[in-house]
Amino acid sequence: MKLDDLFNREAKKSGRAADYKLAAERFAALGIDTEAAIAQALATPISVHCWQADDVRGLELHEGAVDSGGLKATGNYPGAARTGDEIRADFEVAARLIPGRLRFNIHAMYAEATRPVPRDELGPEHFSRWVDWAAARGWPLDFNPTCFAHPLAADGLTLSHPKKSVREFWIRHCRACRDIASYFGRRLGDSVCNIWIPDGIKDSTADRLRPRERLIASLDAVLEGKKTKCIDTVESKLFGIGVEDYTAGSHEFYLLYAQSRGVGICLDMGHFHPTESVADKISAIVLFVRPVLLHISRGIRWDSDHVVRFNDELKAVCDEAIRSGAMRHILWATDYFDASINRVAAWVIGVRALRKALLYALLDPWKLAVEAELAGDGAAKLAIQEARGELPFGAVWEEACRRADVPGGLAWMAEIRRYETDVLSKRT
Ligand code: RNT
Ligand code: ZN
Repeated sequence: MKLDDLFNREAKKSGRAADYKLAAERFAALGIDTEAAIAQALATPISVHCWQADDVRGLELHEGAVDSGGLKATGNYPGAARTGDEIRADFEVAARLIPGRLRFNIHAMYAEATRPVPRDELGPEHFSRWVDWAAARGWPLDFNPTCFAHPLAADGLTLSHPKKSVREFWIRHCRACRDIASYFGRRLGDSVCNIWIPDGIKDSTADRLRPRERLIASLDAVLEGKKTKCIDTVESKLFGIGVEDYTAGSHEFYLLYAQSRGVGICLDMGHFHPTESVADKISAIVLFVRPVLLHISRGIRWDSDHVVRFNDELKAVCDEAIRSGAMRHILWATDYFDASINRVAAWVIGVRALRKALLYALLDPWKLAVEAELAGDGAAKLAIQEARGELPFGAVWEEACRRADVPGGLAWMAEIRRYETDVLSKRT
């Protein structure tokens, strides 16, 4: 079958009302209101990371250190965005193909200035093009300090650096970023400022405590005079390329730091041991630390940041978010990058997968399973959980896409192909 013909054919059909009606009846029989599920799934904001568009390169004008702190986009597919305008244009295409509410997540290294600006001197004025663009489209902006890909991070250390002058540079940078995020918040409603640093040691770490002591002092200095208009979160990591032996900002470190300082925590799905369940952490953490920001990602064998898919791990995370009843304390963001496929499609596939998993979780008859569990009826519980796989989820998803005015099925690929021919393939 010719794929382009298939995509074009799909583009002409839309979800059938009759299929949805039957599906809604089937779910209703299990006590699930599909209308409410569609509404909540579409209303949940997803903060989409800008860095899928350009393989985490950024827009800085000076030639910085290119080593990016253990982050590595792999692949040479043509069409990476080279400017802020290209990132924005690409995202507008993606956003038309993704159902539901969106936010956009940028990094300090996406500042747009006419001359090189040191990172510790960045201000809201260097992001005015982002703000005007986002304001016009109703997308709040989230933000991240960029503590990597910089000469002062060349040895892989920033806020925990043994040298005071280096730590102070990164403290000034992170403070500037909180001011910028606060400005975004004032202009666009609210803004998350998420701090992740690469700091760690490659081999046979001799001193594990002092870097953490320094990191505490630096973070405290960054957070001093907490601004109300940005939501602060800290993101842990297990290891990075070149820092395999030790990470100062480990999970235990940040969990306790966040809890003791009253800031939020970011759980990145790639930042744990491969068999560790991020889903299980949600209910344990949200009782103590809020908000919980989720960096939705997909690791294969390691923190590889593959394009997010509607797989068991993602379903489990969304299930737990819904079942915990803590959705109002959970913030959803994507974090992955693949340079080996069409990058706009990578965005659409990953964010649609997350939206799908949210809807899937909202359509789960989990309350019946809880009832069975409380009654000690294990067989009934398993039977209910098994029945989930037989429910007509696809028809409800198609309806959600229709309501959000975006193509369902594979129809969106026709748009991707057109944009690739007309725009992306012409980039050098
Ligand atoms: C790195 C962290 C971090 C980055 C972005 C670019 O391992 O996941 O969130 O991916 O800040
Ligand atoms: Zn992350």
